[in-house]
Amino acid sequence: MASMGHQRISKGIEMKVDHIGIAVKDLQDTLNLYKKILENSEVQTEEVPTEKVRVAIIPLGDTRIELLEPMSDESAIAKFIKEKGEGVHHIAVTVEDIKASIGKLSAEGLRVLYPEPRLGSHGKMITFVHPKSTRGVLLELCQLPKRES
Ligand code: CMX
Repeated sequence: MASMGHQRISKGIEMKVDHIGIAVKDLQDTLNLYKKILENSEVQTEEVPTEKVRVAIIPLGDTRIELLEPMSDESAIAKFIKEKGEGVHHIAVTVEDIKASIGKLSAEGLRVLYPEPRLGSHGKMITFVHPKSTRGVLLELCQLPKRES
């Protein structure tokens, strides 16, 4: 039988899953479905023009599900849906200092998408680590606005 073990991979601050991003074709239609599954009415919708997406944020315990609908054909979400269909698009984790994280991960040779953080949903500053650097998972790093952190 294989033995189990523990490894400490970080000794810094606690990181959390901020949200799980799901690419969808039709936000309202998907929202109606997810409201039935999650029985949650506290949904917020928002447009994020910098990312060319419309998002619906569904709180789920300490984290959120973020439904992402492309606002145009040039949106990365539109390309994703065209190539892979609807589904889980990214996992977002919180970081204390996004500029420091970008510097650190870039120095480690990871492919960070935006060298300067951009404005994401909910006033968060965001960047992404390319799925080719993370064994196939698009990872979003986000720094919460001061009032929320
Ligand atoms: N997850 C896993 N793999 C993905 C992926 C994803 N979400 N998107 C693309 N890929 C894969 C592709 O399948 C492809 O793999 P193969 O080469 O093996 O076929 C490879 O990555 C390259 O794909 P691509 O479409 O050419 O992608 P780019 O190199 O141009 O990378 C990407 C761009 C994926 C990082 C970008 O398009 C993207 O998704 N950016 C994030 C945009 C976003 O989510 N914005 C919303 C933010 C809202 C918020 O939270 O505030």
